[in-house]
Amino acid sequence: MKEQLESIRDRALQELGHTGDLQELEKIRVNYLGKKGELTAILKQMGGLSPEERPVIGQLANQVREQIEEGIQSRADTLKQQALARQLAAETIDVTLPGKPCRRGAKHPLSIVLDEIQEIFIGMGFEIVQGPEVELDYYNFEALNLPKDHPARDTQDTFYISDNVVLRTQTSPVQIRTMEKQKPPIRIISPGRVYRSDAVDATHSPLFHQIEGLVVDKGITFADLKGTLETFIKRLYGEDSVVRFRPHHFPFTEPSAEVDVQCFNCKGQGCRLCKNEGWIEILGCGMVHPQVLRNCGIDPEEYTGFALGMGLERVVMRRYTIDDLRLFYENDVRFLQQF
Ligand code: 2NL
Repeated sequence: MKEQLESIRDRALQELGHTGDLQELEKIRVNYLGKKGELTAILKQMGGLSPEERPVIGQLANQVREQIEEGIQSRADTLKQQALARQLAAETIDVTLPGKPCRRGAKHPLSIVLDEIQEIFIGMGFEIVQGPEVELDYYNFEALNLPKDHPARDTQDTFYISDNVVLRTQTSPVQIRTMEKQKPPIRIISPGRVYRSDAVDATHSPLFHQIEGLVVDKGITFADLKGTLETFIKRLYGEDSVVRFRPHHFPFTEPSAEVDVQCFNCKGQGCRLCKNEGWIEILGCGMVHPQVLRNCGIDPEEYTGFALGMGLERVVMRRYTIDDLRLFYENDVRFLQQF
């Protein structure tokens, strides 16, 4: 019996040395120490031993059980440690690796220049007003002296949502709405998206941006218009800018003018930038037509006003020598990060 016990111990310990996982280990425990295990089977035979042999064998059996249990425990500890070490190795984070580059956003060139223009007008006491891009025909055209048969209303230019609803083609409707609800003095600019049904190319886009300005008060004259716009252009293009007013026609202003700044590249001599004109057109403007004031419930005998409108894209393209309008809307970060 002594030999049997020692053999059980030796075999158990040897097998333990080869176990690779905890399930195998449990099988060994059951095989040797379980109810139907080898050691238990031996102990059941102890009844047949002499009184002298029984305590000796009993002690040995207990010793063997303890040794096997210890063996299992220590093997289990080793396996758990190995598993942990493997997991830690697999999950190692190298904190010294360089981080993934995270590209930062950049302010859009249209926003850079728009903010600058807004600051100039805010500095002259103007407020910024916004309004709907989907607009009633009345606010976009009718109230601005553009009757139903006017060529500027041609369906070629205007996106019609329905018979009397359009995508605004200018931001003037914002100003019409302001005059309707606010008593003069009014001093506002209305920047925003406008829409024209144009095919996309380097100089045309169905969506672009406009900034309009409006001043209405008692005693506003063309001199106020000239002073305000000269100040604006000098702040935008530099104090040494040369400005000229050229007679023009708009249905919603009378008199009307277009404003040019002398080409800062050739000083009026004519070059590629100004297409040999010597002058660069910046905006359109004029004294608000009396009928437009009347349409908004403002008495043109009591109040007068001036208005102006300019395209933002053109100003920005000149500022940064950008030659293709499409770059503004593609949002390629390589383009956007240059400003
Ligand atoms: C341009 C320049 C302009 C206006 C816009 C305007 C707005 C109201 C009343 C009168 Cl509410 N005028 N806006 C005036 C002159 C020029 O834009 O080239 N437009 C086609």
